Amino acid sequence: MTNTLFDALFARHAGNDATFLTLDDGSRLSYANFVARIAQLARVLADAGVAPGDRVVVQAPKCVDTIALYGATVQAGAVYLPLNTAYTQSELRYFIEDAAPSLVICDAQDHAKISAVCGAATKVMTLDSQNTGSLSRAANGHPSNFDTVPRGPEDLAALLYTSGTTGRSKGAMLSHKNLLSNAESLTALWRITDADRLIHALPIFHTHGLFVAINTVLLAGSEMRFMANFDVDTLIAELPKSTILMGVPTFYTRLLGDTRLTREHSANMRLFVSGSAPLLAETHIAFEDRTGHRILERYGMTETNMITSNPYKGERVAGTVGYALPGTEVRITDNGTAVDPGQIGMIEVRGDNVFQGYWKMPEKTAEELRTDGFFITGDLGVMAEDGRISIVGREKDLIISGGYNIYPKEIEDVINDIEGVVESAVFGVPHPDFGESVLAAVVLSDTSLAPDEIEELVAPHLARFKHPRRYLILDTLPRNTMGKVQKNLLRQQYQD
Ligand code: MLC
Ligand code: AMP
Repeated sequence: MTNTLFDALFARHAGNDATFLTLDDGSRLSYANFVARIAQLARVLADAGVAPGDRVVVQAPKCVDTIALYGATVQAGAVYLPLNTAYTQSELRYFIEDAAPSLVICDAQDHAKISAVCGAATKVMTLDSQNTGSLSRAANGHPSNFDTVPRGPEDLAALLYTSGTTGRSKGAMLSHKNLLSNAESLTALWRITDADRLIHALPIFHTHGLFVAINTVLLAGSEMRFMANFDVDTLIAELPKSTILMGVPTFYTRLLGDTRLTREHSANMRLFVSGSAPLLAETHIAFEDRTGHRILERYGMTETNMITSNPYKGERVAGTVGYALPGTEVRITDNGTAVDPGQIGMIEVRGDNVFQGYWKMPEKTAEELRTDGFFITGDLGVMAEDGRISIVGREKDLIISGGYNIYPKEIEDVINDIEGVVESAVFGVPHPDFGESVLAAVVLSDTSLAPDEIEELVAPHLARFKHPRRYLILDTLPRNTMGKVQKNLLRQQYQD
């Protein structure tokens, strides 16, 4: 029986005694034991009634059982749906209602909060980093083999929610083929092998930490230093023993802020990858000056996995995201028609990496996926004569803070619902650590409403990283003659 993703990433490691990962406490897990743990967890999923195609929602700490659960979900033929651990109950309610999972796995401390938003058809189990949750306990008693559920390339493997410009999150449906084809391209392009040791310091609920990092490690049989949280001291300590780091630009600016980062100290490393947000050319240059390494910048999206990459061998040019990955087509368009090299336009992408559409949103899918298969990214770019791509802006109203996407509309909707608020405009301003940071301009009918009261009313609705860092009380919002709020003026005025 074949299961496209499971066979390629997990099953091949049965009996492989090489180290898969090392944890913060120094303990190691072999590939063979990882695959055995996956089978135990897959049995728990089957016992819980998870059927092929069912969604398994996971909002759990970054630990071994959480990634093993990814493997177990794939082995059981179900669909893995990871959620940011920062989401509040009201955000979770939406995802759980929309995805209608048969099983939700959460941190033991969140059990009551999550159970309250799950209907009778959804079972809740717990998982924590001490392996004492109900899911881990149930798995401990099971044999370490499981009859893999057959799944083909077109079947869904994962559902990842991505916020939308309309304020409603959309579930991006990713098939076995989408994930595997991208992992294969990246592993080959970046020459990842079983001689590599990757420092994993990203969260595992997004494409970057989950698929770009973990799927390539699994495919190549590399070792992973699995950090529970991002921490500069640990990162610095691991550099001499490792070969690859994948991070968001904030990782690199924070590393540069530490004098222990030197050429000698990073001599064992062979590849620093950056993505999820623009890497400033000055960071790229400063990093090369300090370490002798040119950061390899790549570009991707939840809906498409990775789209472009700077070359492994060849020029890695600061401020560019390189070339379309093998098997992936990129075009720059004006209203769907390709423009000439050098002209700015919409970045569109087609290939095995491009998702299957938005979960239960056929009209949204039709708006963003053209009938010829090209996906409209919402990012504006330029392609040089030789195919090298630079991102020059975004058509979508989006703020990227420390690699997390924040859609202003979602925050404006929450602020506008507060009694005494007439309207608001949420926008991003440059931030030295996070790249961009969130501000809110608010117009009040009740002028006694203070910024900290607004924050208090916003807090229960939005994950902390989305909260505006300041509320600016204005008499009116700047508008153009069409009546559209001019966020560019707000950005200019408040950038300092
Ligand atoms: C944390 N905080 C943030 C934040 N991260 N605020 C704004 N933006 C962020 N990115 C806030 C917390 O809410 C908290 O606020 C305070 O900072 C400390 O939290 P922390 O968890 O200790 O922060 P830290 O560990 O320093 O986290 C920073 C970070 C993290 C950069 C390590 O944000 C991170 O791991 N980012 C990576 C995101 C990522 O994986 N993106 C990939 C998306 S996939 P307070 O006020 O309570 O103290 C994608 C596709 C692609 O985009 O191409 O890859
Ligand atoms: P997400 O929806 O979280 O998957 O984020 C995808 C978005 O992140 C893209 O549409 C881009 O706007 C942005 N992004 C990813 N990588 C890069 C990069 N290297 N440079 C600039 N923006 C990037």
